[in-house]
Amino acid sequence: MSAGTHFIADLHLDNDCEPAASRLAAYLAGPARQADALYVLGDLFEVWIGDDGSISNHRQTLQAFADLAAAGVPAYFMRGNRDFAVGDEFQRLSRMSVLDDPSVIDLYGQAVLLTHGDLLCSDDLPQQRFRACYTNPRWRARMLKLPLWLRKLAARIARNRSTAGKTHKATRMMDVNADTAAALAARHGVSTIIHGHTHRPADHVDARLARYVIADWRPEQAEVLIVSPAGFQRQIITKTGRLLGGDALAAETEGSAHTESTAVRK
Ligand SMILES: [Mn+2]
Repeated sequence: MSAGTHFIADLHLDNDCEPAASRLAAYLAGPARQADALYVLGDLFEVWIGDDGSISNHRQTLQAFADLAAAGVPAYFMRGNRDFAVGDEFQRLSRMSVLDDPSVIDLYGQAVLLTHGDLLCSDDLPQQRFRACYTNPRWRARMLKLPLWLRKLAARIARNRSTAGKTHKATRMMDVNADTAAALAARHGVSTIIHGHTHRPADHVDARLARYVIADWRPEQAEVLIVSPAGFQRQIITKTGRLLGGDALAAETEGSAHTESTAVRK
């Protein structure tokens, strides 16, 4: 039986030394090795100011992905609004293939659209303006020519502004616009979307669209969405990288684990 295809997103890693990076490394060296493929749908990193400035903070993480690829598991990366600046050196070191956002893949005979997810938050106009910049290759190239100190400063300012802005923005405005999601799905001829970004893990399933939102990682918990011919399921990734699924997970997620406290770090 297929071990399934794994999806993670929104780890927001700062560096190799933090607990989430160790948890990820253990997972990549463990259960991920059984996966048919692994997809990282953006915001793996809290910030990526360019390969020249950010690789040094994440060498062990990139190596852990490369080891997974060497073990025969294909790994794919989609840029998020935090790590849109990953480049060729990132790809070479991590051995991950970078996908366009959005991309449609075939999952066990079903066409599924993958996106980081900010694309779907069409009511969040400042985020849409920023997205128009960072998805433009010329804007990215100009940004990457700036000296490192200036890119660091710009990232810090952007992050502070975004945190400040979020306290004022309505929660609903920052979530997915259901019509935008349905229109995107229709345009690509799919009825299933998988994405991250909102930090509101949930299965939104109705007659026209099934939309699976991947959980962000927090210091105390991490999750992987696994798709197999049998369906969609979520499993907890323990601190030692093991997977916990089924009833243990259901009990966990029905509690306070998935309340919407953490809109701050999108
Ligand atoms: Mn994001």
